[in-house]
Amino acid sequence: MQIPKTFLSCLFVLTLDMIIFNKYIKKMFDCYIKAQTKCRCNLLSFQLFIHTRIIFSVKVARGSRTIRFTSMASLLQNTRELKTFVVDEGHGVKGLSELKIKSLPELFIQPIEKRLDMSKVVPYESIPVIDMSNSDDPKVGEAICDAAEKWGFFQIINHGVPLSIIDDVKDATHRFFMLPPEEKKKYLFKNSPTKNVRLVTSFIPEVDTYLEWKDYLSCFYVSDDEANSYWPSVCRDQVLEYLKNSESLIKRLLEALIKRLDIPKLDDKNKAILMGSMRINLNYYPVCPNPELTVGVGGHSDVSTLTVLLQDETGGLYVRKLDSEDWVHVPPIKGSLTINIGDALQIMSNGLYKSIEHHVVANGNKNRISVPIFVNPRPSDVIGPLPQVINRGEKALYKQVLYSDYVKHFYRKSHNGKDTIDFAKV
Ligand SMILES: O=C(O)CCC(=O)C(=O)O
Repeated sequence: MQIPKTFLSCLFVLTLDMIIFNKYIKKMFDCYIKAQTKCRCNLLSFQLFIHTRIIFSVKVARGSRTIRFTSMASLLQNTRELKTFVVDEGHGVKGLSELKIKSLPELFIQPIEKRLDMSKVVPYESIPVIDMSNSDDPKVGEAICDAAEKWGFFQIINHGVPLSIIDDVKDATHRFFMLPPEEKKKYLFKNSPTKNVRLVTSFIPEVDTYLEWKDYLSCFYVSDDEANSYWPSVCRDQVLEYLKNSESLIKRLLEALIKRLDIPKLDDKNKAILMGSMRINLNYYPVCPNPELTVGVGGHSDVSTLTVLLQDETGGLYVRKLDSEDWVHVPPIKGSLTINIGDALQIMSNGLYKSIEHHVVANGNKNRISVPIFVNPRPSDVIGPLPQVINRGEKALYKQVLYSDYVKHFYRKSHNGKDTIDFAKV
């Protein structure tokens, strides 16, 4: 799609040249026919001029817009240029995928130990599915706590977030990623007017040696006013609406979980530390030419208190079984949401609830989207095992850490399983 733009601008410049030099060309052509040596020299210098003009016009075109005259082969072979294309120009891996490349560039080929070993996937097991239609029922609360202890991951149905809101946020995610690179580029960290909104490819492209096959828009919620000013207008309203509609679900989940920590209710104080800030990501995993050689998201655990994950019907999320080398697929269930415990709640519950390593594989046939809401403490909170848990006589397994330090530590390195939590271990 982009070459014709360059081609057109070259053609435009050349046509102008042709008009200006019309007489000169005619004269030279006559001379050439007569095979006069001097004129041959003239023709040569004219050719040289045209050549320089082409290079100049391409440079002008490239400078003013994101236009690429480089051949695809050279783009794919030059790692630096490829990284610029996907990371710095708003194309992302989606743009690369749309070039219909036949094989995965080296930049994305993950070391074997970072890929998911499919022979370790156990097809006969699955994470619990909990029906939340009667969430006041103590049995539902027990099921939530059991799942958080044994799996750290579970799916919920009849959770109260309307299907239309879910569908709207999925459509909004597609709409954002369908924007042209020049538009998306505005949300790259280097261009975004706020540090609370950023478009990223891979996890941390500045740090990742091998890039992950994912683009994501990350929005940290501060206020509606801030969102109205800075979040992309093509998806802002639907994302905000989804966040608002998830809040009561998040409270119900936390209310159930804290009961087992001997905290009878979600008051203002514990609400602030458990759900004082929210980040919502829109993830896009485009079709990948060699999905087996890379990852959508490398194995990691979340730094949240808990995460509410909306995935589309594609599938590809895998969860490590507790204390095991086995992995379990999280099959998409229409209208369901997937909940996982994050490191912050593992720390606050002194290890009772488990923040589990998970992984997304790339897909060779379908684009995939997902939308996680990361429910977090506030950056200024100091987190550690909650007093109610320690008062039961448990020995603290984790130190008190400033939450923003913990998050900074997570974002300093590439995904690497569950190693972030070592930062808080006693
Ligand atoms: O896309 C998914 O299913 C999971 C996404 C995820 O783990 C993340 O964004 O951290």
